[in-house]
Amino acid sequence: MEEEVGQVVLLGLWGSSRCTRVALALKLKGIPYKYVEEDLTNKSELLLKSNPVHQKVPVLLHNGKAIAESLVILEYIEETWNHTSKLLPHDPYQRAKVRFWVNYFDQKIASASYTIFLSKGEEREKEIEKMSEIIRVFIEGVKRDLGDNFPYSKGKSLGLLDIVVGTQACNYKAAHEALKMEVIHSHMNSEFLSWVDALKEHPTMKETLPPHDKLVANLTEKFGPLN
Ligand SMILES: N[C@@H](CCC(=O)N[C@@H](CS)C(=O)NCC(=O)O)C(=O)O
Repeated sequence: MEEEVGQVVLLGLWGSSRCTRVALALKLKGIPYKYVEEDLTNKSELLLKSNPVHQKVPVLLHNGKAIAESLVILEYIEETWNHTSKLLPHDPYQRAKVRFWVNYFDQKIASASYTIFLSKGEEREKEIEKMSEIIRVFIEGVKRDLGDNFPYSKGKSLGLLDIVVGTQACNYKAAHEALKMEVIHSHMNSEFLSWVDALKEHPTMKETLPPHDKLVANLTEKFGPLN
């Protein structure tokens, strides 16, 4: 297999959803790879050389060629290993719609959740309300645009949007535990949470997500109520 796929190395960070999404895509495609954990307080020469512009993980090295930015890497994986399970639909218009919502998720939901982590008290509650509205718009749009492909249900293969949503949002219970509050309200975003809970049961998703307790400890240390 290595002869067919070449040498694949992922430079990553265990708790980063950007890195987990790449690991998950590789596993779904059945691509063997070597994983190298980076220490962001002491970045390796290889990381600095491979991603000189942003100096961030993830970076994928394919036969020594470096690819940076998680969404770019996912597209590269899809184009390079296109004989195995597809991450994007066949129809170009449907592909455009998936990409639109993947970008919305990254730009709006991922950054809203980061703002929640960084805020405190009443401000944190306001940010949670804002994210709830962003998620509502997301779900309405995904249902309208992706129809049949939404929501994910048991037994279906995971697509690009499932990968991006799942690797970040499947950790929501760890965030609730660490912050000691509901970051995503079950009464306001129930459809989103049902989607996420179904994704969490996918066997490859399950084995790729970071360990719950380790994540709770990490988030508590960085963003918990005492910080
Ligand atoms: N847009 C980038 C974001 C990657 C990113 O933010 N990586 C973080 C870890 S989650 C990082 O490497 N941070 C190191 C730094 O900022 O110096 C992507 O999607 O790949």
